[in-house]
Amino acid sequence: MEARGILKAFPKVKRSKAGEAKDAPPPKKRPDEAAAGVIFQGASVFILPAGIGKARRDIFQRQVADNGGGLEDSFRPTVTHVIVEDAMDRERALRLLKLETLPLGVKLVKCTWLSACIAAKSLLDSTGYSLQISESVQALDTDGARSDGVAVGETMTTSEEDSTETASECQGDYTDEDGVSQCDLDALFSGLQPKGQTITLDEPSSSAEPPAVPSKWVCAQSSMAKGSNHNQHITDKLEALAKAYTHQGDKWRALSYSKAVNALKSYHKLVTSYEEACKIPGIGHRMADKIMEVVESGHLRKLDHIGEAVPVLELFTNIWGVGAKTAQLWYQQGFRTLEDIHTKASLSCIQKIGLKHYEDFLARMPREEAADIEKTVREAAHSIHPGLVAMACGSYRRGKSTCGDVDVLISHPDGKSHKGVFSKLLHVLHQHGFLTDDLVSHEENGEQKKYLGVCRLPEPGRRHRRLDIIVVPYSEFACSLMYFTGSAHFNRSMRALAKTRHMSLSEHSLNQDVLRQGSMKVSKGTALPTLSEQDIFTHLGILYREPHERDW
Ligand code: DCP
Ligand code: MG
Ligand code: MN
Repeated sequence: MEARGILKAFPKVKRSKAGEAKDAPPPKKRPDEAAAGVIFQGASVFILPAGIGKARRDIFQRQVADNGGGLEDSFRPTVTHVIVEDAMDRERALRLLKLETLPLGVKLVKCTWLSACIAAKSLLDSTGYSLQISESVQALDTDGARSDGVAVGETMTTSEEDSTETASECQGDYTDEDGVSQCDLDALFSGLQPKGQTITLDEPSSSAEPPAVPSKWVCAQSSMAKGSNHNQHITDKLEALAKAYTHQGDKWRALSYSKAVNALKSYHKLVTSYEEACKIPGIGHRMADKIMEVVESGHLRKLDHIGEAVPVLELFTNIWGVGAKTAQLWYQQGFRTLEDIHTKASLSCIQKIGLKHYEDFLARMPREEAADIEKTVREAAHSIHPGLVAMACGSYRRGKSTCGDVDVLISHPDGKSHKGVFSKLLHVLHQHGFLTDDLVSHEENGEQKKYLGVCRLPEPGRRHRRLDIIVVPYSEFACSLMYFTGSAHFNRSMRALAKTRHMSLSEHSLNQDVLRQGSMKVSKGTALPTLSEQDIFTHLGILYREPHERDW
């Protein structure tokens, strides 16, 4: 949460370099906000100051004002949205507002909603960010004034579907150091559909068979078909910017650029005009401006304003176990080099291991080495129980020529012999000296157990490599196999597709008849039988894709 709070921890990165400030005063608005937007048109916003801090409040207020919203400096009857600190609870907010209940129609939302609207460039349904989930009446009440002018309920758009993930959906999902949860990411990466495109159902939805799925879903297409990147001169620049934003902890901006990069990479030709750029699924008019800047000038001025902090932050976040928050803290403490970190920073045990193997972890291994690591783990597993299945998933299973780590999934077809294997296996591998360090020695996820550590093959000259071992019950094998095979982008697309069919997909199961009220998951439904990955594709109504076709 805090990372989003220090979105602007490095104002000079975003405005102009310190040296330039004397000659030319920094512009009042950042270039990407220069055009007056309409995102918050019709909304009247009061930002409850408690816990937000003046600097952040100023930024939020400017964002609202720049995007057509009204601002109030106290709670008045005209207010439509009360924005509160993410950690605020409803009771405290009402106390601070001196209200017993919230007037109907007024929304009490967390400040991440503002960032999400800015990133999505539209007035998102606030339900998922709301503090009033206990009130079904209000939970059902959506923000009717959609910025694209499409009445809610009139057409089912994917952008709408994507933006209605909720906190409850996300419970148990992985949340990263910066508090951006899986559902936040899903919301930005679900597919390739153009914003506002209607999902056309090839078969009547009353049919017992699930309706055919439009071919534009990433997960329904083969990544082999993505062909060459015709716009690399543009994606290189946008990627550089996305990376800079990531290192500054500006996750939402980073995501919005990454989404555009993905969209451009799978576009079939060179982009040459603004209109053409706008028509590409996942690219809005502001992103199209950036694209045209590169097309016309060969350059992206925003890249000139990346401050000197960014490469340092990148250096730090490349230490395994260090996120944007820690990197920023260290930067603020005056640290600039790995030597500084080594001698002066306070490091967790995990970060010490990350620093120790800094070079090794950054270098991707050839897939042949990943195969040797898989073999070592498999043989150790077989020494415990010959019937165990042990296979490398992740980039290895997708057929990549290099792998960042090895993700070995372990299970037993009899449904019970996987029990007790986890600790025995780790013991054996430790004894052989194959495992050299433990990062997370035991993570429980339902009935799944996960190990994150470091291994090294015995031959001299081998590097230390990252190894993940996941032991799962066989009933969850197909879903976990698919999940750990990825790619992460493919997985997001699958989950978003499942949602459009009242299903929900996780590394544990594929459930049907999932009831969502507004954006709340009211009933988790029932698990469908999934003996193989093929079954998951079939239930979702799309063609089976081989692992190497899932490399999105
Ligand atoms: N995964 C996911 N979402 C995440 C992280 C992981 O769905 N945020 C899934 C998909 C990944 C798989 O777990 O393919 C393994 O994660 P890795 O981080 O090991 O990623 P890869 O194996 O795909 O790539 P690399 O070669 O970098 O390890
Ligand atoms: Mg991997
Ligand atoms: Mn991994």
